Amino acid sequence: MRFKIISAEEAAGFIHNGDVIGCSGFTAAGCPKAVTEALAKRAEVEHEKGNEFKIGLFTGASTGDSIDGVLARAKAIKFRSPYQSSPDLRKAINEHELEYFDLHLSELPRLLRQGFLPRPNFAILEACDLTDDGKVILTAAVGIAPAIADLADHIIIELNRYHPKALAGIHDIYDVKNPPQTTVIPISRVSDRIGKPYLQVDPDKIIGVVETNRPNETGGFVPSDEITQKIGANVADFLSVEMKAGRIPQTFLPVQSGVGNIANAVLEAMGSHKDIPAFEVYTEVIQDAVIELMEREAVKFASGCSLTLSRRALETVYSKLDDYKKKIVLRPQSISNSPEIARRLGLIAINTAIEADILGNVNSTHVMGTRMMNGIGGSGDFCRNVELSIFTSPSTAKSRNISAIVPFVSHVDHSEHSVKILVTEYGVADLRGLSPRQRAAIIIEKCAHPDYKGLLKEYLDLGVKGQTPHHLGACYAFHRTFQKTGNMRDVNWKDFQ
Ligand code: 0RQ
Repeated sequence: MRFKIISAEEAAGFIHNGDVIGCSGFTAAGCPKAVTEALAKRAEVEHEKGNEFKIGLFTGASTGDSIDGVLARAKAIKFRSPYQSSPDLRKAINEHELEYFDLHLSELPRLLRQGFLPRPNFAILEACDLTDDGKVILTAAVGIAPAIADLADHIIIELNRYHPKALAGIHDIYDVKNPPQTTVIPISRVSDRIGKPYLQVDPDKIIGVVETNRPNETGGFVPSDEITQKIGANVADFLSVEMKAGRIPQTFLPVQSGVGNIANAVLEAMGSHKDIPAFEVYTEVIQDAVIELMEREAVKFASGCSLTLSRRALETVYSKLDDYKKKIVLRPQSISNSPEIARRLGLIAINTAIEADILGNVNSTHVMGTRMMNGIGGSGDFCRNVELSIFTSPSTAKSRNISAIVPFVSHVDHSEHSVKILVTEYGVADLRGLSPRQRAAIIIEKCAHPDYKGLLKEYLDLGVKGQTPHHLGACYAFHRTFQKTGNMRDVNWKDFQ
């Protein structure tokens, strides 16, 4: 190979205080690990010497602990975008140790290329293969790799032997140009391939190759429980009724599904439903349930940005890679999350809310309106643009002391104009075509936990007037009561009138 093999420490040594790093990967799949761990150690050494050492950090989405976790604990991050799910980084964000810019994932490559965000001067890419002329075969995700490889002055490759070279062919790398050069992205079917199976980088930018042999840091998923199974069954039953009514075609529509245990349970329920035919998936995160359903031929094809799989599910894919390469394509997030394609394909999008209000607004990101959980991720890329936007949530959180259905959300990520269907373990509220007062009635009736139904109805009886049943004095009564007593059920409307 024409490139120099270097250690992770040597690679980290190239990076200095104030540099801006872009990493490949999307969730913990496809992320570099060794160089960022060495970088965290370097930061700690510099801090011990009394020197400032912080970097800016862009990734596709969240990462494994060896990026966000180690760098947050080393206090080595100055700013971060666009999504994270690391407990240590979350804590640092909420304690104002760094600046966090939460944005729609499809937008990040464009904003970077426009120069609106600080330009990454280093790109760290995890690859399973590399040619002398700079053809990089990425691993289990694509993320923002094309944009950062293009923008960076220097590229470091982590050549990870854990991933087979035979992954070549699973990726579809296509460049979306910024306006005014933008053209139509020519995807009209989930399985269309429009780009190259490799990422072409300028070989002169590659300053070193770090050899590793490490699995993705993706955890397994908690098995579905009674609540997530009920949510899954409610979504699947609703979709089958929509199909019978002719609002979803008999061939079904491609499905986008968010990340986590509820998303896995929903896919599982859809795949097992007797009236839902085998379907296609056009999503960002390909989770375990997709692979399980492919094994049962309940999912025909999956287009995504990452294989966010447990080790067991990834090994299933790798053991039959030739077969899976015919059924899976991995794309950059500007394509997997493209609003244009979401609208054209007529996706059914299923994402998770932290809380929803009786008007249909959804908060996916902030606990009690202030504390960042993960970020908006791709939920907004899809929600606003798909054929049918569904949000799911358990009806309560924290031992039923928090109602997920509140008078008014404490933070708005997805507005009443985009959210079409709300689902909890108690039922489905179809909000299409309803006025705010009608929405309030059906959300309380179908989705609220029985402990909170009466309280929510009492809120509506406080004498609200106008098109939207809103009481400016009492709309945060649930949240304020929880902050005072630790239990939203203690709300006393008289205190808020
Ligand atoms: O807290 O961790 O202390 O137990 O929030 O909640 O129920 O385990 O659900 O893991 O699926 O996460 C919305 C955060 C849900 C996620 C969110 C507490 C609850 C628990 C987690 P603990 P659950 P999940 C695809 C598309 C936004 C981005 C998105 C998310 C913890 O799905 O980040 O959809 N979505 N992107 O107890 C206080 C409430 C609460 C609450 C839950 N109302 N108040 N705490 N919790 N509801 C992904 C990508 O784009 C990459």
